[in-house]
Amino acid sequence: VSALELEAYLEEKRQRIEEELDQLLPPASGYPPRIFQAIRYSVFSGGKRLRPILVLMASEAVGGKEEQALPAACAVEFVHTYSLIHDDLPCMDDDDLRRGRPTCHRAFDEATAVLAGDALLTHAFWVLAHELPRRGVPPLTALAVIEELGRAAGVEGLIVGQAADLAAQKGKISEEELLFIHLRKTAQLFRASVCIGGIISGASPDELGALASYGEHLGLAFQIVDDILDLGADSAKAGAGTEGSKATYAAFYGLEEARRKADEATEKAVASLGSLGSAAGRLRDLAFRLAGRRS
Ligand code: GRG
Repeated sequence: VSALELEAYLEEKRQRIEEELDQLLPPASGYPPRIFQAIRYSVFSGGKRLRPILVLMASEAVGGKEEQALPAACAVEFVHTYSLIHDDLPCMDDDDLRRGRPTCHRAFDEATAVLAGDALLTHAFWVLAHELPRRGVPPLTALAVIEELGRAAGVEGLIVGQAADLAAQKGKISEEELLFIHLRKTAQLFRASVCIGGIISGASPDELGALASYGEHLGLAFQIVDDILDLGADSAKAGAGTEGSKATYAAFYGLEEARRKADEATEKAVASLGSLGSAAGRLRDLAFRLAGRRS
């Protein structure tokens, strides 16, 4: 499809996801107001909704129903938002800004931000258990979705990725550690997104294998490009082994090699889709679009 067609598709899906997120979250008028406001403040703050879009695209690629994939798409976004809120806390990355606005603990307070993150993580699993059966997803399929998200969010995914990242900041990092961190901190949620879309829509084991491989390589490519973009204006100064840098591909390998690795991961992501045929066209286009993004 043309680049314009992909943009129109992404915009349409984004809007559908925004509506669904709004419906699946508790109202801002809940009591006590501060926690409900903080939850909504963080969910509706201009995220790209990439992971939920991946859920919908993967579901579409195996012929699923959007109505059934939507709550799962939102559940993934809730987990993603929780991870950002907690990552920004003073005890983690200590960031004041996220998406150009004050971080949750800055806009509210630290305790509220901890609770807002906890609420979103918990809500994600409640939404899956509550909504999927109501939309005709068989209970065992719903359970497999819950398993997949639990794995990606837990000690095989986000948590251990974040823990390894914190440990790495204390000393020099190896190539293996760098890959370990990014496969878990970023790529597992990408993988879970496409796998969940596939599971809900009755993908075969082969199709699921293809989606899992696509998701992991796409997540890795996304993280490397993110690192490269983060360097931004400092790019001229960046070089392999930059002293005191965080665990990023751009700092570890230098810009040129990081770019090559991002392209290689993108190619692998797209090659994984081979067995899915033309139905996976949008997933392929998205991979190239993300590889070439400028923000
Ligand atoms: C469990 C506390 C905790 C953290 C988990 C996800 C994570 C680890 C930390 C968040 C910070 C970070 C650099 C994550 C890597 C993934 C990444 C590039 C997130 C940003 O994703 P985008 O660009 O965000 O999709 P938007 O703003 O569009 O939603």
